[in-house]
Amino acid sequence: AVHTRDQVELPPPTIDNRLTVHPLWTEIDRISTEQMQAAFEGVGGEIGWQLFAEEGDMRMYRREMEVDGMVMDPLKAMHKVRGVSAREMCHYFFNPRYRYEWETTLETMTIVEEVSSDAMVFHQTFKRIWPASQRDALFWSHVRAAPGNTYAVINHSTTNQEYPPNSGACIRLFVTVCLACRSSYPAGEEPTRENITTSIAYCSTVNPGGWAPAGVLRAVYKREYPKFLKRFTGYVAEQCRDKPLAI
Ligand code: 16C
Repeated sequence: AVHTRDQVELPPPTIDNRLTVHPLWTEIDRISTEQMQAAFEGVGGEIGWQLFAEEGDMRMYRREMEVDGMVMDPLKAMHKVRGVSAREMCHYFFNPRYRYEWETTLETMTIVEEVSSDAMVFHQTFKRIWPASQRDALFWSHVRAAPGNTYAVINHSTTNQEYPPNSGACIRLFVTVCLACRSSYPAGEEPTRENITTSIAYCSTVNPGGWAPAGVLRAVYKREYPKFLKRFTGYVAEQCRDKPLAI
């Protein structure tokens, strides 16, 4: 088979050895396992999840949560996308090369550390939400495969001496995000762009890290999360259209 540059850089099917010897490994492995498990659990049975956006196959739920007056509503979204694989979805979410093309809240992105082919540390600054101060985040990002045509990307806040919090104009926010994807295709058939469907579970909890008006925050949530998921999935479908399917 001809390997294009893109195929070579796809998320690896097994964990990169360089990651397992890194100081962050224990934390990355524990949080990733927890997040992936939670992502595929339904919201139906759980109390307190409220549907706030619905469009086509996309459904978004949140749980209202405030800690010391700060909004930390956990978000959980489900979506289905035809014609792309779980591995492709995660490739575009994980790889920083594409981030500015789909991430509209971003002001700057810096690669702090390239840990391995499946883990990186990023510093990002976000667009300011008036009247709050601008935010930044420092987080590790890990992509991994799981049994059953499943791939996921997990992002979780971390620290780094060269990027101390609240030192410049930005207030540091804290984030835990999981994009978990599972592909399916008709039994007995080979997967193709025509018959593949990928189910997505996106979970996010953002701690704003300092005061921000609850009303404004919830309005931003309501607008930005659906915008993100529609734009990101549309972007990946568009990118993959003329490329061979990568499972
Ligand atoms: O998961 C997403 N993106 C990943 C790659 O960038 C990564 C990022 C996570 C950071 C999420 C926090 C974003 C805070 C943005 C604040 C500024 C928004 C300005 C928009 C107005 C033009 O995992 C996709 C992330 C989609 C984010 C949706 C927006 C969530 C708003 C939450 C508000 C946070 C509090 C901000 C305090 C002022």
